[in-house]
Amino acid sequence: MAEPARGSADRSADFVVVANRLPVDLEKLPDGTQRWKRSPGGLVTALEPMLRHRDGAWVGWPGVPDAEVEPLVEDGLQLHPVTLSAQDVEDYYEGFSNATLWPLYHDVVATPTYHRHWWQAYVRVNERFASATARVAAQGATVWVQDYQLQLLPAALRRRRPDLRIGFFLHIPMPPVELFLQLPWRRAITEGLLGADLVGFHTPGGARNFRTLAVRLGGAKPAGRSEVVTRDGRTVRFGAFPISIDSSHLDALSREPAVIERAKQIRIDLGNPRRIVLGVDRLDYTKGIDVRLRAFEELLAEGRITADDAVMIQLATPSRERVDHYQQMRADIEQAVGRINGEYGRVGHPAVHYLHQSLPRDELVAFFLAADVMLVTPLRDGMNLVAKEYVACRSDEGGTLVLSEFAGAALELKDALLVNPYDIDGVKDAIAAALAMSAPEAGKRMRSLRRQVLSHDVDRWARSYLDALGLPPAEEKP
Ligand code: GDG
Repeated sequence: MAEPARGSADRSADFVVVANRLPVDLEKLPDGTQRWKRSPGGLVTALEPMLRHRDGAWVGWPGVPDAEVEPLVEDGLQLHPVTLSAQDVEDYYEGFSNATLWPLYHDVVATPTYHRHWWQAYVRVNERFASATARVAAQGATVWVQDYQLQLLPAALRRRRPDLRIGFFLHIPMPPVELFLQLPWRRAITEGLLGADLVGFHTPGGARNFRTLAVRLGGAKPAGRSEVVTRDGRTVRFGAFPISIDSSHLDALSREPAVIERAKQIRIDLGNPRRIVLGVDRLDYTKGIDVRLRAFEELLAEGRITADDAVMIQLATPSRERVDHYQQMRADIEQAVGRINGEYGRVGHPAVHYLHQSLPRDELVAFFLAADVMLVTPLRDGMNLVAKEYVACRSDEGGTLVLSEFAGAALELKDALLVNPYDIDGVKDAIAAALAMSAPEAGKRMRSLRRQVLSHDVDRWARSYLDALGLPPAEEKP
């Protein structure tokens, strides 16, 4: 239960996480009252213990426009809300973050929109986050800034508070310089990132792209070691820190009798098909949902599979519904589902089951456990946690993962069936191979994937990043 923070904005926190969103969402109820609702995510799970063991604080937007809320303590965690007006949400968040940066950083798979007033809002909001963080952080504190919405924050914060140790982590791909150069404000963004002491990416490729940008646009000089540059007499380090999931928790959930029972029931509800093929994504054009629908449709059309043999489920969590690209994509995907079912379904037996809903965690785990073949086919993805979650949930060592080469996860999950999502024939062959794979072969691959995912969890990710940043373990706190 939330309570007001005491001594909240008095530079008392020695470890501060800054992210676009707080780990709780403010909900405005119809009767005019409001309440906080936890928004569980991997990042919160990983960072919460570290925040609690120190005088930790989290700075972020509470998720609704024009919410003027005081700092609060939620479950022992200091939370510092940053207010965004409806106009800020439209221009900084939906506009510059999600219609400019998001497509640009994902290989321009959709065309980025460049508007100067969106950029101005991005600058304004980053400055506001910087001021809020500067008020909260103790002398010499460590601040960890998260993601693409806040790339100006490292430099903006350093201007206000040169005493801080500042880390930045990008959760989406760092694009190649040829694409990044499109951005009219490319220099400001590069300089913003160079305000950090350590800049983290999911992959070594992202880190290399950053190095090129830092030198070409940010006035940085390469230092002797490959993952260091210097600028204005300061050292900026960078590197790859592949994020992960709470693997052991998911593994344990997938062994619970109720979840196993639910997975069996899902198969029965589907009419006991020989194979279940699953996709789970935020409904986003980078995720390649269209790619797998097309591949599945062509396999049906060519008679390589039948709708009795293999049933596809696509769970698509609603996302960014006010952004134009997303509205168009949703219409296209729903049309494709309708077309496939019209052509290949029977009454009571659609070929593709499509849910545009967010499911509870346990239910999601049951779907992972029920799925014989998991399709993760993004055109570009920073990491893709769903691929790792599927693996963590296969405590029975069953199931086959088909994974895009263009997800960061492909660098670690080498025993998946890797596909180029632009090569539809290749994707079809991989799906067909996964459907036909023998249990011993699937088991061998899954065991190898599980070794990787279970030994590299989100806790290890956070610790390795914070060790590199130089945050001492909590117990060493004086
Ligand atoms: C960004 C980067 C990077 C999905 N549907 C439901 C549900 N989910 C959960 C999944 C997973 C999460 O949402 C999605 O994470 P991803 O990593 O797949 O993708 P993004 O949201 O695009 O995340 C990505 C990530 O940041 C971390 O750095 O890996 O590359 O794009 O955890 O399970 N959860 C529940 N119900 C659903 O219906 N409960």
